[in-house]
Amino acid sequence: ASQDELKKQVGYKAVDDYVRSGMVVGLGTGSTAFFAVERVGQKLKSGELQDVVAIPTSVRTKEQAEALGIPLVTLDTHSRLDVAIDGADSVDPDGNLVKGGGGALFREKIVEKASDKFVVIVDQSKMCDALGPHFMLPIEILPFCHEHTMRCLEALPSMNGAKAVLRMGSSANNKCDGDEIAVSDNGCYLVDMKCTSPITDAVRLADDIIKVVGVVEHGLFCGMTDHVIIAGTDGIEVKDV
Ligand code: DER
Repeated sequence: ASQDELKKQVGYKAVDDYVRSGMVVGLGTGSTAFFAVERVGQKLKSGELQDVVAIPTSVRTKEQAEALGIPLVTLDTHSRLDVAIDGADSVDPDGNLVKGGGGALFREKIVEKASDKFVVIVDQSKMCDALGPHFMLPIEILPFCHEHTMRCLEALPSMNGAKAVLRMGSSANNKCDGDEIAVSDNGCYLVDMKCTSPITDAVRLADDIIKVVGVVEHGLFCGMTDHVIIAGTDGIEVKDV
């Protein structure tokens, strides 16, 4: 099956297995979460799901959900969600994640922290023995001034001599080498920390990163995952973390 087909399988399965009528659902961001959003819209339209409301984790997910007629709410009226469904860039054996490849990590973490259940949907290529080398660690920083940005890049703990680099591109979710600095939905810059070796203590690293003045949030999602649905060439596996 194509990678898109694998993403569709896990996106649909997450909704079929974990979303029930009447629920408040967190809608993730990225090409895999796209299919979960699509499935919610489909089942609301068919009547298989009723009275579901959703909270999107990015402007582009909000736009997709609106186009599908999914009723959207905010944490102001729905402070807890029943379930959030989202993709990830890397998943380690304990279900710790690197997220943020799509530049949506800040709102994703807010919504997913407020959810009673967090379901991660990935194709097999995202699974790894340890976070780090497989995918750069995204970090969102306040765009105060050039000097501050440079100081953040210097202050962020480098691993094995690796450094954080400013994400360039016309928008946060496309990491092309555009000539302008990518800006997140929150008006912040994104930096990507190249990890040349495995992250041995994700919780410790998360603490070190968040202490750097000007860091808004980072893409390490530790101890948040409840289930991982993994699509591989030989079928779908559900891992309860
Ligand atoms: O930006 C994010 O955190 C997304 O969830 C992303 O990293 C996963 O996107 P993908 O499903 O398009 O690989």
